[in-house]
Amino acid sequence: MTTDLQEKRSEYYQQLTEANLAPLWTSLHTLVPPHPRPRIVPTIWKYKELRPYVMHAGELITAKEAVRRVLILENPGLPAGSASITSTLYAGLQLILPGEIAPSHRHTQSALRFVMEGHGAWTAVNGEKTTMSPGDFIITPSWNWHDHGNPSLENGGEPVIWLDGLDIPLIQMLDAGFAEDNVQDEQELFKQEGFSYASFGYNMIPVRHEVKDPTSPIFSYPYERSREALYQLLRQEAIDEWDGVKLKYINPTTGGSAMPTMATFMQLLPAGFKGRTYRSSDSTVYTVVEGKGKVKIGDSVFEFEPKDIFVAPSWQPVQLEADEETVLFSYSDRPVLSQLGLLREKRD
Ligand code: 1HN
Repeated sequence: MTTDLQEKRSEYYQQLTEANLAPLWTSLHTLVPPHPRPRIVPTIWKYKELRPYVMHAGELITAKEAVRRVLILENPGLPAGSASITSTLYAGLQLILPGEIAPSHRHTQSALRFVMEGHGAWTAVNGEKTTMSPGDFIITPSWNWHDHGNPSLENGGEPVIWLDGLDIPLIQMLDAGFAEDNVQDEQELFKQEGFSYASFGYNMIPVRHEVKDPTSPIFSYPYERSREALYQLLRQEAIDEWDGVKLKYINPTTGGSAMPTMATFMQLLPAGFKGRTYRSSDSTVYTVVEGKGKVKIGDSVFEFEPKDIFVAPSWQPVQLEADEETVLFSYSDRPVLSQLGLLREKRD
């Protein structure tokens, strides 16, 4: 290209910028890549490194002042302050100390909690409380009031930490965020604990129940039951060469994922498992419930142990290995991709 033409072009591009225009031909291949090129990178957060930061927050700010005392896991592939673990998903670790209340509010973002440590804290959703234990998967549907609390020290309260998973970046991209604070710190309870589970948790549903909500009416999926299902299947050797034994949590009224924007899974890898390599166009956040092993994601290899958190970007090859019998919990943006006809998987 002659320098004359070069100069003319660059002058022209400058004019375009000033007119709020841009040439497609300089960015076509970035805009329409041959396969996903996520900005996020494979990353692991070791719980033993995270925990002291989380506990330190407990000395510096109360749950009430913070509203939610959470440390956000930010993907290093994105600019600091992005509050995103993937381009669509958020992850954070929340601490609630004995005697504290995280005040009631609601928002259009859907939330999941996966309990990492401690017993006895509760979360209230839509007029019902549920008590949290490690390994429990709990949801806060979009636009439902929710508050969390922990019994006082005298009543046996202990620090409780859980992983929060939300669809914040996705909702931000859609400019669909609404939020409201409740007038009371603790919402009015009008159902007894266990009501939702009794109504929907036993492969039965109230006879005239009409499905109006895409989110599961069960808001707590206790670990004991999920684990039992996985172990029963393991004993029957229902082992997939890529996933081990993997189950998806469902909304029992639709058979779909528990939430419309995020799918959640629990899987069991037998000791000595060396999984085959898979890739998928959903981005997935994993946490280790039990066991030890190794995961290869793209060019990164991470050793994992209980409560570590790692993230697999879209379309990067993932391979799981377990030194000990391992249980993993994971969540991804799979239902969104699936609904839009964008879900692709490749199992090598
Ligand atoms: C939220 O409401 C919770 O309810 C946790 O525990 C994390 C992050 C951003 C916005 C709202 C919770 C959140 C959040």
